[in-house]
Amino acid sequence: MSLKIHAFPLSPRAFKVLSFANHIGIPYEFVLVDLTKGAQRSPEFTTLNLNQRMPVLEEDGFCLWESNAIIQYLATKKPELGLLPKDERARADVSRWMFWESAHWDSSCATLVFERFVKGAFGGGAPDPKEVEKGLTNFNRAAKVLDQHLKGRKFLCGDHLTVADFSVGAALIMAEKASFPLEPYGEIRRWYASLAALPAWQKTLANSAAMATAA
Ligand SMILES: N[C@@H](CCC(=O)N[C@@H](CS)C(=O)NCC(=O)O)C(=O)O
Repeated sequence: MSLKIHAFPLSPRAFKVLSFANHIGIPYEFVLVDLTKGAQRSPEFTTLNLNQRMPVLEEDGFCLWESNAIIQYLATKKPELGLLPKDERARADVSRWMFWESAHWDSSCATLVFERFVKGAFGGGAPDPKEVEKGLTNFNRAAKVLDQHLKGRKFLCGDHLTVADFSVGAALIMAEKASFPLEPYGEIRRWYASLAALPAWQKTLANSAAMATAA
């Protein structure tokens, strides 16, 4: 079995996959997709993902893109960890939050990350105030839902950590860099602190910067 993860580690979508793989302790080969050099548009990478976006998982000729699909697939490799529940309703709940992440949370966080961090860091100019405003409106709308839902719950889907926590939590690695307005959302901050304390979360964050410049 050879498992490869093609990613640009500074991205929260890559972090989602790398931190989850590290958490479940599955061996993988990391392959850098250097977005700063347009590696996602190379013919080789395009054969892995026609969308020309990372992350991508590759395993003995099986190719999977979309970070949520990837971490759900990885979770099936260690069923004993219970990160993707077997019970149908519990699993549907996990899927619900991962769809929510994809449809609402990821995009509102990504707008703020792009305007307030990526543009500055990669020579894209100043933030566009209209885009920032739109990002803040969407962020607050989604954050209110998340914060309210987390009240009385240790994790997103109850008392146990699941793949949904990695899905939704990953965007928050950019909270400081993109100045996410988290101050009113105490439940999100409490929940995120428990994710950030996971050894795999720490390890992935610590490795990300170095991996982004790996040969
Ligand atoms: N929904 C996808 C989003 C993937 C995505 O948009 N990746 C971005 C970086 S965060 C990318 O590779 N962009 C390259 C490009 O747009 O050229 C996922 O979660 O995997």
